[in-house]
Amino acid sequence: MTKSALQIARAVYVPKVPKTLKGIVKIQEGEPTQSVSDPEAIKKLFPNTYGMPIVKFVEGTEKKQYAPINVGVILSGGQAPGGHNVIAGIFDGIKALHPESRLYGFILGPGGLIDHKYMELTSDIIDEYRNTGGFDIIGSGRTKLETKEQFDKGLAILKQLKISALVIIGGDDSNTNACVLAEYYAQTGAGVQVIGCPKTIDGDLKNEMIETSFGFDTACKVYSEVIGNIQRDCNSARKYWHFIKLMGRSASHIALECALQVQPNICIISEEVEAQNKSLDDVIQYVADVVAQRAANGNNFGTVLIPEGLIEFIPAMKKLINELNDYLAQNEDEFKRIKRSHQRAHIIDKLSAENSKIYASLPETVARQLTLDRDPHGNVQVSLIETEKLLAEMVGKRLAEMAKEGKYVGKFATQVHFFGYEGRCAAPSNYDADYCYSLGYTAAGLISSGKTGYMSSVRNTTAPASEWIAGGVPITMMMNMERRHGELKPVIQKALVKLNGGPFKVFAGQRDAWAVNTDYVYPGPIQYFGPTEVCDQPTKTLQIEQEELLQK
Ligand code: FBP
Repeated sequence: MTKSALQIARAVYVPKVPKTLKGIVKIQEGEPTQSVSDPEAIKKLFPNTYGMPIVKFVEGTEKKQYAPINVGVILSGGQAPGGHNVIAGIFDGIKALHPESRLYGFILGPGGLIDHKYMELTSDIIDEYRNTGGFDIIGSGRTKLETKEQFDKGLAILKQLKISALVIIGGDDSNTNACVLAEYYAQTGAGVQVIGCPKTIDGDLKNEMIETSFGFDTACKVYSEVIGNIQRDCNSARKYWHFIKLMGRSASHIALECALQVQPNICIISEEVEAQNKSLDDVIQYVADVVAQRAANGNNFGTVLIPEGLIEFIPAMKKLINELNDYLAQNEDEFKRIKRSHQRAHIIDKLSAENSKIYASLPETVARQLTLDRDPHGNVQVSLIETEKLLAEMVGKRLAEMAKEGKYVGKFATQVHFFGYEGRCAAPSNYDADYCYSLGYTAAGLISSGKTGYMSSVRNTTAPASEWIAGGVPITMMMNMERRHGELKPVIQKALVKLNGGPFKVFAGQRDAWAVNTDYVYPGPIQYFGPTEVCDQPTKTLQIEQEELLQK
């Protein structure tokens, strides 16, 4: 396989790790924990894994002897830069425990465990993938691991391969399922530990103990580089408004982080739209007003960042999507039999009057995209909805009306972009390379300490890596009860953008100036070699959040 010069140079990069993971290590246990909410209900559902203490690794004095151990690993959900380093960290971690330990990867996500598709990950394979982006070492998938039948099928192959610990690398849903699996294997005395690792470029799996999910750092840096380039183009040609949708199907962390990095003219934050009960019309008016204001200053150009999940956060659209979800779930076959050209009219006919009106007002393409297949977790696949086109088109219409009323004089030409896949498999930044390797190595440590139902946790990551704190957090601690498909279920609380949090406040304090002025920042590409202030900086979100914590 031909490799680029950067790939070759990067292959020998040695990730920086917390000093407590080097040398002789021992585990230190804290106080028993409680779930973030609904403690009684969660305790009842997780009698074996509830209330366990937070643990951290500290310097030890006594070198322990370990027997060889076989470990399985699964990559679950969307790709995120650094996944290969998590696997490399687990591999090196279990080999350090005993050179005869073995690592097995299940192919194409949780489905590989159920269907018994696996491969042994040997040092030759691992070395090919160190510090690379992507999940292609074993592939990923979105099969939901949730039924006892699946757990038992999984156990059969785990037993066959003598695997006594499984690491699930995934987002909030996958880690919730990891916890359910840990509980089930504990309850049934299966003899398999389950450990989770926090992954998602969306950045919405975080809490007091999990500072960030891996991949967020690299993905945001890639998107910010490209948005910066667009802004420079935009400021050179001065003739286009660029509507840029950014991945992040629920939370707007990616859009917010990119805004903090590039200072665009507009960035919409879904959580704010929801909190202020804004309609699609309000959002369009806001953008149109900024366009008009800039036009009045002679600036017929600008940038608008749009979070992928926006549509679902507009309360009226949310109601529409909920009704559509219910209707499509109950009438899937009937709906699929209807000719494509008649589907829109059919839906308009079936929905309640209020939702039907909104649905009918949407451009044809967006209306159709709202009826496409849901993902296995029942989510609308928002990455398929062209919100950037929807907004560009509707803002154009509004400006035409404003022009007639004498409220706008200018030219409005648009370009639309969607950035998601461009960043999900990028070569991990130093931060993600170090963080991921440490998460994997920590997972191996949790396994050797006999833990199950824990998420690997590496904290204090705005400090130099040597001072990072490695340990584990009971997954039940992050749970609450939420209604999913009409049923109350224990799930890890999703971390949305907090409107009273530092990152949003910094953005909100400057956005009016960014709207009118052209204050663009051009971050440039990720640097892998060079001075630490260029190569090792974490995201602005993380820096602001950590500063806030220090001030508390
Ligand atoms: P995860 O939450 O699984 O990490 O996925 C994140 C994500 O990249 C979202 O931002 C995006 O909406 C989704 O995956 C797209 O996934 P797919 O390519 O499977 O449609």
